[in-house]
Amino acid sequence: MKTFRSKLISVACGLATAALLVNAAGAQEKSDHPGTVGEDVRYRGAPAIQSEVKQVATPGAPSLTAEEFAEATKIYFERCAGCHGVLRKGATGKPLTPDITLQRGTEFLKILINMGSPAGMPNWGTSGQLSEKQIDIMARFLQNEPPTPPEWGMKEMKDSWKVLVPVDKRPTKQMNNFNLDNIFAVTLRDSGEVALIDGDSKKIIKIIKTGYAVHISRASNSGRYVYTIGRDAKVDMIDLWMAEPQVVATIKIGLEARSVETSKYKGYEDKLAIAGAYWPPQYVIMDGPTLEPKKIVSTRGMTVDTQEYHPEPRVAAIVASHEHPEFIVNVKETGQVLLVDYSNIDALSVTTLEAARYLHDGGWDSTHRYFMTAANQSNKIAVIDSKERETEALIDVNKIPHPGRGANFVDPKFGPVWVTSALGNENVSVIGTDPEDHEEHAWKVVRELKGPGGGSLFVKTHPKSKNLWVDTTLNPDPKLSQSAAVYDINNLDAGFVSLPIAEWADLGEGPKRVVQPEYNAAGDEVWFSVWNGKEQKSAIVVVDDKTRKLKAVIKDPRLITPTGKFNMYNTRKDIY
Ligand code: DHE
Repeated sequence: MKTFRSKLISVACGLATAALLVNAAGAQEKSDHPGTVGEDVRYRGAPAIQSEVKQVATPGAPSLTAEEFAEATKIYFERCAGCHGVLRKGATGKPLTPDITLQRGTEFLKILINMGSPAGMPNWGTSGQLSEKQIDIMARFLQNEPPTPPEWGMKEMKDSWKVLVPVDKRPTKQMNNFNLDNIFAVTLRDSGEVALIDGDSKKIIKIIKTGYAVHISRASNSGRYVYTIGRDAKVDMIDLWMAEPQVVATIKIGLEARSVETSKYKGYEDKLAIAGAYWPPQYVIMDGPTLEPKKIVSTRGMTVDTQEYHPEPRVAAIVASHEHPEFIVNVKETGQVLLVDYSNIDALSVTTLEAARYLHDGGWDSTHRYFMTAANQSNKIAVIDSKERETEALIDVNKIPHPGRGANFVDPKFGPVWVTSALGNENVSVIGTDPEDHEEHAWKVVRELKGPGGGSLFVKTHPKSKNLWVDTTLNPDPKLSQSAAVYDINNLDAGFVSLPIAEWADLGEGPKRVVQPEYNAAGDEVWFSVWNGKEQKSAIVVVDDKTRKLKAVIKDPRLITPTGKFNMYNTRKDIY
């Protein structure tokens, strides 16, 4: 007979990892249960849906008051849904539906939530993150039917859509003197804003109100418009030609989202935009200059491997093809890459390519033909040939690859390569990308560089640089999370040098995580965010790429929790 503890563990293994929101202020202090991949757990999602759901009572399940239901829903979406799924049907973590949880009962669930499990469930109670009362509420909540957030179709999109400055009222030429190519759009995560920073003078041009916790910004092909996507699925479109850049159109494309992109194929430049949602699981194609929603497509469907129905496959990275009039859309939970042909959206043609679960982020190889993207639960990099419109390769890499858009350079020994670092191990994988002239190395991991540690999110280089930069933002050791590693790409065997980026910013207290290297347009400076707590001082540190010495620190009380930075030229030209 199973003991209580072993029973608990086996259920907990089933329940798997719950979520810890990456909260700059609080990210360092909470201990993960032994056995978890700490960096990964810290990174999991926190949907912004919350108040949109309705309470459903389940026969036989303990009841909750309306206030308790509201609190449980908030806790669930903030801390658990990233692993267990919005619908509790299981994502990275296992299902938490009443058929399972009712059998366990309140007392059992309370102990599990309180103590965690070796399978990765954090110890929410003993770590002090949830009170006894909250744990009791959660144990009862989990035995009731999961509340379903509402759908978000054309009516809701149209109701939220606003053209603040009509196209014919916008300037016909650039009305300011900014060097548009060297503007950085910087996410101010916790203030729901984006800072436009002039890369030449390092001065803030303007702070712009956007959706909540903007995830990425993408430049239109011409470089005139910046599209931002908030976690709350709000897209804001900024016109950089105006005397003072401002939001000219906005729309909410769902309740939860991470990706936005604009059309880049010849003849379609700046014409269309696309945004992908986490909830509802769908993407929408919009008119580029106005954001008018044109076509919404659901991603619900069968998984690539077991061919089972998945009710909420989230849309992850999207890139615009340079080879065809297509958007390339990663569908996370089904592990499929969609080639969405936008040349005739009234008869939309979508090609479904098989990759692997769970597709997350990725970027182009240096020729912009191959899209290299991480399947982070399969520990693979999928290579999509955008020209032939097929899956070229699935490459095994070490645990939990996380490239951002990756980094391209010419390896002295192996020719053109693309690089990813990882959340779950310290290695940096270097992959050959030139099937024409270096066939023997193409789609193989040609080097594993020893990095400073796991918890890396982003790598970066530039065609004019000899450096490869790697962050270790989510490493539990503050020494690593507050520094960045740099390799000489002509002497990779020499290993990396560590630079104390956060120390250079001289900010005082706080976690001061160093995140996402990003080059300026000229490729001679690399910018890092020093991401501190909301109430603490943050900064951008600019390093001279040639000397690797500190060049400037951009400090301003308005720079609240900066994370992603997107240089307009490099972003629109896909240079990384
Ligand atoms: Fe990201 C890219 C999703 C947490 C900063 N992030 C992406 C992309 C996706 C994604 C799908 C690719 C978009 C594209 O290219 O179209 N990120 C998620 C999550 O689901 C996750 C794990 C949890 C969540 O709730 O959001 C998550 N991401 C984070 C963070 O905690 C980071 C570090 C800080 C923040 O601002 O939220 C963060 N993600 C970024 C950045 C990029 C990104 C800076 C773009 C990198 C680039 O150079 O292209």
